[in-house]
Amino acid sequence: MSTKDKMVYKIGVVGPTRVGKTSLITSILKDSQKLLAGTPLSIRPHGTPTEKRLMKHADELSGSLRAGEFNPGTLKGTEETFTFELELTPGDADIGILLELLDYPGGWLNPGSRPEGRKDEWLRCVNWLKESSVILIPVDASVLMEATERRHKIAAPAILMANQVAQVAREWAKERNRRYNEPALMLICPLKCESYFTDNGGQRYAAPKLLEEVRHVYAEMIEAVRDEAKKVDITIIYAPVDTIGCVDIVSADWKENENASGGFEFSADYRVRHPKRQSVIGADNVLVSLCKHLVEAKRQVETENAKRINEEAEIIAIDAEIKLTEAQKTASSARRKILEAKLAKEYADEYSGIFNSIANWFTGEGDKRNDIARHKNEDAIKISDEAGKMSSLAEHKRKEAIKAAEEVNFIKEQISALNAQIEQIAEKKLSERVKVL
Ligand SMILES: Nc1nc2c(ncn2[C@@H]2O[C@H](COP(=O)(O)OP(=O)(O)OP(=O)(O)O)[C@@H](O)[C@H]2O)c(=O)[nH]1
Ligand SMILES: [Mg+2]
Repeated sequence: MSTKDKMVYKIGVVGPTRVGKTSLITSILKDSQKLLAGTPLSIRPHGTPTEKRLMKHADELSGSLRAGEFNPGTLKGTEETFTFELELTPGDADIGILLELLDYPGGWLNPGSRPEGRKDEWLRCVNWLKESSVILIPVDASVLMEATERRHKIAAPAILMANQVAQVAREWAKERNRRYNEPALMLICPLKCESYFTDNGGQRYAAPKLLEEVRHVYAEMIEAVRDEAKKVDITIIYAPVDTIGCVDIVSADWKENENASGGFEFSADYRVRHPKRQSVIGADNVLVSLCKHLVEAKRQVETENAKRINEEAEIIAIDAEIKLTEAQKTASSARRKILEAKLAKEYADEYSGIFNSIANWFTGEGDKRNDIARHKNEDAIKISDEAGKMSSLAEHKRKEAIKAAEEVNFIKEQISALNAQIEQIAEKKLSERVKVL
């Protein structure tokens, strides 16, 4: 792969319907420039479909918030798979990274609600998730935090489909173990948490409880991921996100329904807080963690690349040297042959000058000398031609060697640019909300 090619990283999101997958993706991507402020990275949607999708989602939400309403049930869920495409550029380095995020209807995670005709599509999603370098696990914080009765607490993991999520995560980790040279990052993102933090206008501080609940419900998943990927140092980050921010939960409803996962249908009512505008918090933590990881991975790949290209360049340079020596040798032989031919010609001319034509005819010596001179001359022409060809071959090899050396320098510059970017990104602090698990 040429170093100027873009590197593509797949990012997978795993979660049941209504957990907030699309909202999470959108909040990471929509304000990505702003979220990366203070880092040397720039990021932008790649392609019009991604831009359109982001805009549509933002418009739907902001319309209802301005009207002072927020009813989670009225926002439509995802009905088809969609790949969000993003382009990440680390500073002025000429190395682009493409991020592809796959969104799909979360209902497909549940075998019971997966439509018969969509099974193949779901398999494609599963494969995508397995291949993803980064996996995002959105978690509905309200289900965990509003479960006050014991039976609600028992039902919560099933409502979140924690087992199915863990199963997908396990398969992802197995694949990571097979591709142990690639980066592996898992981001667990509680969503709908505005009501449990005080940094976004909320009144109630319940951050430690949320962390504890997530650790508890996803303990098996975390353990499975570590067990399955022993060869890989998987980073697991806990990063709560408010994708709406300006709402507060006023009541939670646990309606019994034997057909629902966990035996309950959970819903919540919200009031909209002033200034009735979306206030995303925490998406920068997700994006920065993600970028840090991918730029670091890119650096690893480039360093490996540079090593290989350097070795290739050395071989080319040695070849050029050999060709040059060969050409020099041939040129010396040619010079020698030219001198010999010149000398033979002089002998022949001299002979014909001294003796007259009769003596010449009688001995045949003059003809002999002329023949020798002619042969030597032909030889000299041949070897001169050869010397010419060899020297242009040597010149060609020399140019190849220069080009290879330039490419090596180019990669080295890119790597040092990446190193500088990585140092700068590392300075960007993640917020208090974030924990490394
Ligand atoms: N209060 C609050 N609601 C949120 C937050 N994030 C998402 N929601 C709401 O949760 C509901 C579901 O969000 P989606 O992003 O559509 O969920 P999804 O996982 O993509 O759902 P499917 O497309 O059905 O799989 C929507 O009404 C969102 O507005 C959040 O941070 N806070
Ligand atoms: Mg969706």
